[in-house]
Amino acid sequence: MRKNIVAGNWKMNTTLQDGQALISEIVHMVQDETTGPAVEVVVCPPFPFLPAIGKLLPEGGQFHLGAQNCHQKESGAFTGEVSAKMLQSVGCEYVILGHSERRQYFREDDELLSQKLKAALAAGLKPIFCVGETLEIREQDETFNFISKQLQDGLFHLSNEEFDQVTVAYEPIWAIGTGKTATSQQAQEVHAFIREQLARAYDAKAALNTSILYGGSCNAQNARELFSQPDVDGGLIGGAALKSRDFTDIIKSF
Ligand code: 3PY
Repeated sequence: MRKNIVAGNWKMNTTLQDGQALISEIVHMVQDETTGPAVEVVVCPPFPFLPAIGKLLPEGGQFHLGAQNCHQKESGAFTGEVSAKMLQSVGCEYVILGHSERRQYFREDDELLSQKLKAALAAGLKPIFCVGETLEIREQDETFNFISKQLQDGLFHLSNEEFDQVTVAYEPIWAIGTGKTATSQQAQEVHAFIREQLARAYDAKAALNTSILYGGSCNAQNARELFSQPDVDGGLIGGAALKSRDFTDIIKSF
């Protein structure tokens, strides 16, 4: 079912102690201050902090634990890697897959990501699958073709039942960590295009029920305008997820 979602991607930041202090503040602020429409909040700290941060999330409420990546295999001799089943066993419900930093620095392509999606779903995790174009691609007017291929190669091998568990995140690479944000019109245009592609690959109902998040320098100042767009169902938040005031304000932006 389509939901408003704000997911905080902590990336490789904080210590355990700083992360615990951060999440405690966020939980208190959100519980004290939010009165608006229901929002699911997904907190994605680094792997080693997952159980400890998970313990600080109120049970059965709007907060959910997520990871930033997983390996495509269930177990085995893959030194340094973390499987989806491991994540599920420490209380994760979500996993971000295909973030542009994974695609760029770790050479993850859609073939690999399609395997990771399968592994995550098999372990009962809900994937947040990221797509998005570089500045070069946007300037060549190739954004739609590029995103359509990412969806085709990465996502559309899933069955209808599997796809029901997926959230899509549109993250224009030129807006990640650069302070540049897509305008709300640019975001809406791509989100509407993604929803159209989902309807073609699955059906109109599945497309309407899918949450599509915007990511890329989304912050407390621009979230309200972005979230007011008809096809923007929330955000995947980078830097602003590390500041309790800003992250809470983003959650309050619906
Ligand atoms: C950003 O906004 O920097 C992100 O990468 C969110 O995942």
